[in-house]
Amino acid sequence: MTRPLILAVAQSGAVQLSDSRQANVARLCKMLDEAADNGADIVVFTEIALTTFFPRHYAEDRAEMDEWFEREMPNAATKPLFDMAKRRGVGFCLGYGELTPEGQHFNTSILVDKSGNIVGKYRKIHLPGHDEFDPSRKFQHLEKRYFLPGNLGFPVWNTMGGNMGMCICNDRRWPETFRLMGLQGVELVMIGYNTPSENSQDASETLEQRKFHNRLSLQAGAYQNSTFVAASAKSGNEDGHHMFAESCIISPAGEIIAMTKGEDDEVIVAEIDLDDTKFGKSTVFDFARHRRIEHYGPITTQVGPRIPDGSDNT
Ligand code: CDT
Repeated sequence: MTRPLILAVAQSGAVQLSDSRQANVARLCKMLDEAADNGADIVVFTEIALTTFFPRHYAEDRAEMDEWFEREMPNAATKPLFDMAKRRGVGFCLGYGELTPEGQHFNTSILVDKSGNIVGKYRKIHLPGHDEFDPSRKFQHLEKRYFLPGNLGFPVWNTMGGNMGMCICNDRRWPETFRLMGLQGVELVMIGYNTPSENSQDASETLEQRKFHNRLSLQAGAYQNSTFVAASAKSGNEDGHHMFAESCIISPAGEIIAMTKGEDDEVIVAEIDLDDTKFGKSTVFDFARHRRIEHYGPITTQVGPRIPDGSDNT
């Protein structure tokens, strides 16, 4: 190994509406401690790791939901996690609801280095779901109601020995997410997700299909950009709503090299060599040699499809 990194993914089991931040942070600390015992350099926690996945709950007055957001980071509840990371010399990536001093709400991830300093922030760009109560759905997914689309782009940071980026849950389904980071030489993409086991609008979609789409998106993103991917689920049954697990670590060849076994709090660890990203980046995915941007204009000038027979009515 020429550039080794011990990478841990800390999957969260269900977090209930009544669970306190303090109790939940204690669970995250326990997993960070276990990862550190296994020599981890960095631990990837999930999306909205500090609370239940609150966007499944509707509030007429959205201000009622502010209790699920963090106004500063670290704060009193999360300080023990930062302190432990510093003491044990482990970096981490953590997702939470962010409420800015200007009153803006984002679905956010931070990257914290081994000294406990925040070195990067990402705000979720692809927000799924809807912004009004939808009685036709089996359950609600109100991210478009409670969050603004992220305004920080898809940054990549050189830290802890590699080029590191983050994205959040639904972002993983969009190839643009990975490519934007690939264009900055990303070597590790860290992702948290809360994905319901059922499709609220299509009861015929199976759990196996939904898990397949998770793996397909993560593995394609890794392979097509020759990067490691570390994906951490929040899983299990949150107030009657089940979310699948399958947190995993994926190689730059797109192969799963570690995966969680259950749906509770669980740590998986892999010793990786960041230099394994080099082969793909210098051959089939040598962007400088092979990309044909003269044909990619519609990717950034057009949102919906334009169908040749005009049936899209645009
Ligand atoms: N958290 C999140 O982004 N979940 C979505 C569910 C989509 S269903 C509206 C996901 O893409 O996994």
